[in-house]
Amino acid sequence: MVILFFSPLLCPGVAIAQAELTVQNPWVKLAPPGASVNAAYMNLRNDSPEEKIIVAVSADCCTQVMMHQTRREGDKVYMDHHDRLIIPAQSELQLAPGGLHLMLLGANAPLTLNDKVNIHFDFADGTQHSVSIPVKKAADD
Ligand SMILES: [Cu+2]
Repeated sequence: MVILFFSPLLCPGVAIAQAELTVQNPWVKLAPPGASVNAAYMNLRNDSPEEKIIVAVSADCCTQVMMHQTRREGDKVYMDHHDRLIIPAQSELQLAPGGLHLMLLGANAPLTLNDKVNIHFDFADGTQHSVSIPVKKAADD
């Protein structure tokens, strides 16, 4: 016989809850020469029992980071802006080329291959998460 306890009293503290978020395979796509915007991609994995909501993103390389969703209509490509990104409980959110991504705007200097970009996430519950992301030509470089 298996007894499962689900009680708020058994929930881990904030520090542990934060560790339940993992960022997998993050990368910033190397922009073509002269381009002033960069896009960052990653897999956001949430192993906690509650959804996690990203309400703001910033980066130390750039003046602004926006949460975007690429949308194709015929031969046109649009980028829809999102105010927040929701990572469902015990699930993951994929940021990948052609879909959701982070747009890095106003870089202090052009990002070059193997640069590291520090990205900071603010969550709706007040927690924060930072990740260091390499600049690459492709996801599997
Ligand atoms: Cu974009």
